Amino acid sequence: MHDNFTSPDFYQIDDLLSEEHKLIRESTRQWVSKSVSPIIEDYAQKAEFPKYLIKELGEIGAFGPYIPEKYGGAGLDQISYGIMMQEIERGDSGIRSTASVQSSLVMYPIYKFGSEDQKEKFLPKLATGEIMGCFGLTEPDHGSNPGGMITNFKDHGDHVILNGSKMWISNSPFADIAVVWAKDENKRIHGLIVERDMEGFSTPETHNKWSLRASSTGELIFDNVKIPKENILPGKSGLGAPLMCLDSARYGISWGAIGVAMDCYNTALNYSLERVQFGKPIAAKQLQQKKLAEMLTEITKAQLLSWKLGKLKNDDNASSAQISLAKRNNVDMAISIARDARQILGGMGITGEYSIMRHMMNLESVITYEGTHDIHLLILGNEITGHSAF
Ligand code: TGC
Ligand code: FAD
Repeated sequence: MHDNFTSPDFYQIDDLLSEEHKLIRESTRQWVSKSVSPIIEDYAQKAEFPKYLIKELGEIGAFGPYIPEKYGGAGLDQISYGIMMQEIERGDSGIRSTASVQSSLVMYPIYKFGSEDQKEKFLPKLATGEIMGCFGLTEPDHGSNPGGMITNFKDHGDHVILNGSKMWISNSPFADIAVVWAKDENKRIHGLIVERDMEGFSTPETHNKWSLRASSTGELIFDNVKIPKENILPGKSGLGAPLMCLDSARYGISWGAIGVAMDCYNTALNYSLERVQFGKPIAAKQLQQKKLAEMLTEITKAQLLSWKLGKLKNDDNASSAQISLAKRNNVDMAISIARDARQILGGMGITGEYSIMRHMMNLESVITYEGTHDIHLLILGNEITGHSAF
């Protein structure tokens, strides 16, 4: 796999970053070039998650970058988190998924809604990757509409009994814990920490994916699982709790998509300069220049969007609709760029010699999970008009 990546910075967006941001970008980029790019195509072809990378992801600080150091996180700002997601997704969306899920969907809810005991017990080990988590919201009959979930638990004194199932869960087949969203007897949604060795809990793997092949996806099945009450997240209940986690992950994805787009642009630009047809590099042809110019335009717009959103998030002032706009725009932008980049490479574009086809297929998951493209449009429509059209 080729990795001579350089990132475009057409509007001197580096001027908006601190020295620390640039150092984080450099070190994450070097890690991706050394540890992800050389092996990822093989793992995607085998449909296997490179599990040994977990320890290294912990070492580079990709698990809970914005969680305070007291709990094992890196205590960084939101732009640092975004930059890390950009660089990791430049390598592969599946690897970024692992970092996103662990950070925003497992560590974040425990940090935000957990008891002090839960934070001390789980967060430091999650930060190093000693234990891994997954996030169970989606059910077989409730994807875009998680509020309709049927997974539920009943009070049994010092414990509760959990029944139901979740599907499409990233990292479930090997996760040590699952943050699961389920309804109590009053139909109120709560977060519960389910541990791997609890009786009645199983996590079958989902096979035959054509997308996110280097990421492990599975189900969560709860058959009368006995959960001690101290494993319920006490800080917040209701659908708003998981939606807050999704806001954090969706923000990271808006940056991750830029990483994919940059990789596709960079690959297509280099190829077009080298590939000669009709006596000239194809880069000299207007039709290819149009594609490259439009790619750079869209990447530049997306960079500014995510940077400003990061500033708003740093001030705790980013609305869900603003996050939806960025996730929706940037993932769509990355898919269009991947498709155009693949065309620039002609037949070579469909091979595993280059990253583009893998990125393109991965993005079909990214545009679906964490809220589909259309659901984010409806969130914006609701914000603009005050009318819910779900
Ligand atoms: P709605 O009535 O609008 O809201 C219910 C309650 O939640 C509150 N709320 C929020 N609170 C905090 N943050 C947000 N972003 C919030 N959005 C809404 C809201 O105020 C209300 O509170 P209350 O107190 O009045 O009850 O809910 P709805 O049922 O109409 O649905 C809204 C909708 C469609 C936007 C939402 O359910 C949605 O986003 N659907 C998409 C589902 C989704 O994104 N699933 C993701 C699953 S996880 C995943 O995909 C991980 S992939 C990981 C990887 O590998 O990277
Ligand atoms: P549906 O909700 O059935 O949607 C089908 C189509 O209908 C979509 O095009 C949708 O936009 C459209 N639609 C739905 N409602 C409306 C409406 N009101 N108006 C107009 N159109 C509508 N979930 C987790 O909880 N944890 C995870 O870790 C996780 N990881 C995932 C990993 C992968 C690889 C994938 C593919 C998914 C993952 N998901 C996860 C699930 C993901 O969040 C859901 O797939 C997503 O929310 C969509 O739900 P659905 O697939 O059931 O589609």
